[in-house]
Amino acid sequence: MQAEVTASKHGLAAGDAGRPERADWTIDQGWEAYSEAEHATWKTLFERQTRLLPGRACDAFVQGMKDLPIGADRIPDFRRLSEVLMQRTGWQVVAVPGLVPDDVFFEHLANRRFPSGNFIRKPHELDYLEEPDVFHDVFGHVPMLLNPAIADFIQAYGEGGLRAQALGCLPQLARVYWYTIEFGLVEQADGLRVYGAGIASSSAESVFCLDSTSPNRVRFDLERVMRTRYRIDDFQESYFVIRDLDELLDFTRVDFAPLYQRALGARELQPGELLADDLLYQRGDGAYHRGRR
Ligand code: HBI
Ligand code: FE
Repeated sequence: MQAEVTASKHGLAAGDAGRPERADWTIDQGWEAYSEAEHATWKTLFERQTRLLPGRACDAFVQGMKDLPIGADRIPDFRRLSEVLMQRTGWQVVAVPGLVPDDVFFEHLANRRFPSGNFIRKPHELDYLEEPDVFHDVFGHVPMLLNPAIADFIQAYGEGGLRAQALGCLPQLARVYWYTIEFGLVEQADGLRVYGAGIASSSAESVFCLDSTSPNRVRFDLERVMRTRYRIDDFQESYFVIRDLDELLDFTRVDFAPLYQRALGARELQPGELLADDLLYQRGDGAYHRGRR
């Protein structure tokens, strides 16, 4: 009896490291259970980012935000987001307690389900937290899912993830996701813009990535990016720039297997390292990261 009670408590705790109740790790968002304080945290983050993003976020992000039921006053309800997404690009948002195992993550993406953390960061973690919460996932990622190229690219990433695991080159594929969907920049007629969710959901990095003289801004190249390590605990030392979002569609049509082979055979590149044949928008002066070593 005692053991049963303990086990069911474990299964319910969000963010608990134990076994999930459902095999696909989804949980109910529990929208009705958010407290006023949690909605207020969302509002603080939403208003701060909404001020920063004009002239920084790409057009697709701005348009996606307009077209979705995402506003300042309430943490969005995944059911309402999914209604719009499903009609436009066939995507849904499903709730998860935080990071899920790679294969579970890929399986969702391959089926056009975007797993989003249902919890929101605490007021003392406004600027940085390790696990993706509802602000990162919904504010950062969901507007981009209305873009057809992003919609197809993320699905292809899910499908490719399952293949990459089998080939032993998941780190190489994960770098492509990192430097596109999380920290990507795109060329627009009016200048470089943010499309990566890790940037769009971070107030400091959305300024740093475009305005600072410190980081490199490099023309995106698939094999080059597969070789490039990344930082998970600080601003990026290099950002990679795509020509337009449709360039991502090209990547869904190429066979990654030979690229993996070449990337695995070549030297790994450090996050801030440049190569002679890189096409540069900016050669970073490295001042920010040098000061932190
Ligand atoms: N789980 N919820 C969640 N969100 C992610 O972005 C995520 C994940 N699990 C694994 C993972 N990302 C990455 O390590 C893979 O993309 C490789
Ligand atoms: Fe993310």
